[in-house]
Amino acid sequence: MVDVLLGLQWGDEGKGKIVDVLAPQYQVVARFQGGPNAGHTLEFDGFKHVLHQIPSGIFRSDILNIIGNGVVLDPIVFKKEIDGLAKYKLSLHENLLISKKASIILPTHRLLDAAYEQAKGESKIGSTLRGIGPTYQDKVARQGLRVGDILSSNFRGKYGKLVEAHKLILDQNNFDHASVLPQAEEEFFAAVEFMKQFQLTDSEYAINDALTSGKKILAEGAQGSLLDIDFGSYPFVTSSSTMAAGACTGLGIAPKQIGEVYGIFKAYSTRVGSGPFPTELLDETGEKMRQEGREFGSTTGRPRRCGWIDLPALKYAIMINGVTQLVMMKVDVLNIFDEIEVCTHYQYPDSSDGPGSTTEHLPYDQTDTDLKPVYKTFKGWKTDLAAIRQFDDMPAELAEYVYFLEESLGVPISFISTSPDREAIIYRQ
Ligand code: 2SA
Ligand code: MG
Repeated sequence: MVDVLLGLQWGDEGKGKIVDVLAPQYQVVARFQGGPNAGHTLEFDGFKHVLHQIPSGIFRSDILNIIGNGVVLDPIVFKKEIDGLAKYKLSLHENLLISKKASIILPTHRLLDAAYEQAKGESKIGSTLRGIGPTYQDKVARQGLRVGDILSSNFRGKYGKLVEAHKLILDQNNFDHASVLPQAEEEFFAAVEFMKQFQLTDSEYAINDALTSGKKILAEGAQGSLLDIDFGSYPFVTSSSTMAAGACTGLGIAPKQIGEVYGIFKAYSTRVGSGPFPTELLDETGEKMRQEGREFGSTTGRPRRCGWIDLPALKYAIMINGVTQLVMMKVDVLNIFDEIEVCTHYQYPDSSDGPGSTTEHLPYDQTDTDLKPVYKTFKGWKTDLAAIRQFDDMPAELAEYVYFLEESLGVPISFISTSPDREAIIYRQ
């Protein structure tokens, strides 16, 4: 079976840690979408390591890691990541497969990302500027370059043709490329050569062969369900299918192969980049959350917007993904609060006809309405959780919070993480 692990909010739920914890149960870990816009942080043995494109199973010597066809891969970032892993002495040539059908991010894709954002002015998406959107755009426009193309004798020709088209767009947007492109291209072609020493394959065969021989596979999502290209808060989304179904198209596996779907969420909410965020706290409480949770992007270092947990949004994510088990992260960040709020539904503004109606559904255009979150208040537990490993040892207030979430969401919370460390997990299965 293929189990899928994904974020239920706007990314940064702590997926990297949970993949790393679950990894020993699997023989294969695969990335199916996204690219260097992801930042999966792993902390162990006093090390902290952030992975961007390489699957989180890479630190385990007996796991095959696959970068699937649904991924957009930046060779320059890839080379840096591999160089950064050198000190761990991993068997990267044996343990890493890259799909020939994965798309390649060119230096001009990064420039286009910046040019499009600049052109949007106030309404910018808050992209990570890693070239994600423009690369997926070229994929869908059937003119992109794929990993398999780097093995072709005509790679430079194909590259040149696409880059000419990109330069025209950059020129139209008055976006300088002449001063940066030559150096970036030099780095790009060196990185492309570097990539050739790795196993570039039709990885859908590898993954289906693994399934046939009874191996267990974990598909590792990046970003979050509320950033999904179809179901996220469009247009403030990323350009890939971040949901469970994306694992099928992004790896080449049949829907019937999907087993467990692990939905990861934080005990509160964060978002980086623009877009609606109904429970956002723009006050001191939000700032406390940001500091306590160290909520700064692991890829770009941007401060993350913070707010209370949003049950309508979580329920939506659980629905579209078919989540079978929940994983709650970073409850310890809430240790400091006297009271904890949970958004249970939204309320439309009052009108002359009377008080606004309530809804548990996400509206089509969340930017268009001034839906107010309605909160239920819980008493804070004000207890350090670092040493707690059993659910029964939890403060009663936290247990109450957990039971309420489980009942509202209709899915069991199997794991609760109480600090970034690998060991700090309460298992409830
Ligand atoms: P993009 O770059 O085109 O995918 O950006 C589109 C929107 O998706 C958001 N996005 C993310 N949100 C949270 N975490 C992400 N990854 C990094 C991390 C973020 C970072 O894991 O920490 O370091 O800043 C991620 N990637 C994309 C993005 O903010 C836009 O709203
Ligand atoms: Mg992240």
